[in-house]
Amino acid sequence: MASSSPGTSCTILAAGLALVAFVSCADAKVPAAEACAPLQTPEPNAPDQRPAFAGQTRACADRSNVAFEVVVLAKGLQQPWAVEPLPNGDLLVTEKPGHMRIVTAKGEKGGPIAGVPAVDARSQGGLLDVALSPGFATDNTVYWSYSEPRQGGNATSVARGVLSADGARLADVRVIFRALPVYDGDKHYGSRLAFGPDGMLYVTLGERSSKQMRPQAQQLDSHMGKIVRIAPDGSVPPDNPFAGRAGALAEIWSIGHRNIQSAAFDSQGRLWEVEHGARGGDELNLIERGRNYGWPVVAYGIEYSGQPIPGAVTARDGTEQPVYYWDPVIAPSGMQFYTGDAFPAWRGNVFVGGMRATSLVRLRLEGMKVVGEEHLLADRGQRIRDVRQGSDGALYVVTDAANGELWKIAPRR
Ligand SMILES: [Ca+2]
Ligand SMILES: [Ca+2]
Repeated sequence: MASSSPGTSCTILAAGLALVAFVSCADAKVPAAEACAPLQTPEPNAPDQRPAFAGQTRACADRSNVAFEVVVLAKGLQQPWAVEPLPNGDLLVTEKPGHMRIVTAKGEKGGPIAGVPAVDARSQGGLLDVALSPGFATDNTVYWSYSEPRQGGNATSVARGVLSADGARLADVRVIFRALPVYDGDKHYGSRLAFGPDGMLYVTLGERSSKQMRPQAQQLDSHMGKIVRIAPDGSVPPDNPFAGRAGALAEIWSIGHRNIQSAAFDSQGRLWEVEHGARGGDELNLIERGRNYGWPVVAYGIEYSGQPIPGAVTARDGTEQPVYYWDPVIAPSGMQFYTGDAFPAWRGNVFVGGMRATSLVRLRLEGMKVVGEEHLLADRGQRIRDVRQGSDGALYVVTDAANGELWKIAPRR
């Protein structure tokens, strides 16, 4: 082990796995903030881009050393997109081709629930997220998002219905939100649903991917590339930031997003999202009312073609910087702040499904900064589509595959 050097030279005092290093400069020993080993080490896609602040990308590798076991509760799910724990311990699961079903806490797979409207399941479309009404215990109401076939194309819609006591059917099904405009495409629908502590439903929407549609992420007369906020009956809350503004769609809450498939509230009631960025530009954002998150004029990364993003810069006044970004990308889908008792070491951490990362991404936050990153379940090599916490404190995960699986992550017995 090195010892402190005399004079002005500096010596790295490294120990063991070198996750923590102290730089000794002459007589002072100070922790070196940048001296940790980042989890992500491959060459970035945009090597000339610089983060806006230290720690905005490539956080220190974190090792939680939590003993857990993975129980495969169900197999043979068709491209499951969402898992939503029910109060009784059962799990509600959506499958992209258009089915919703219940898997019991013991892993018994129920049949397709009747009453789900038709979806356009081509490419990235289909039956997408599902969320329980905040009053589910008494109203049995569920909400779901999907790519709805419409005249001239399709777009993301949100419907709600009342789940029968036996879980076999949805009644009183009503579409409460229809994103506009309609577009004849098959990509970037969003969409996660998250109820806030204000009782409102936040819906994340993609910008439909094509270069022709992309600029709409900056336009207030389009729902594309937005987070919208609606009341549980679909009506527009009068305190939305653009309500009453001429030419603006009143449902809009934030603008400038690419394709958001992860959204969650933290224990302080703040809304966060993780969005699919360009190649080298997946982002974690803290969402604030009425703000602009940049896309497609402010972004990290490059086009998937390998070209620069036309006209884009990585920072601009009037737009929000991501709290964190990934280059290379993880391809995020699903998100959960952990608050349970089963894994005390994980409390306050945020878990994100990693599809390209084929792992469950865990981030440790301190204040507004990501200070540690760990990729769990990587040994299984599966694309992780959604992650939710059950009332038992376990984490429930679905994998993105034609023969998809539902996993329960619980403390090792
Ligand atoms: Ca959900
Ligand atoms: Ca952004």
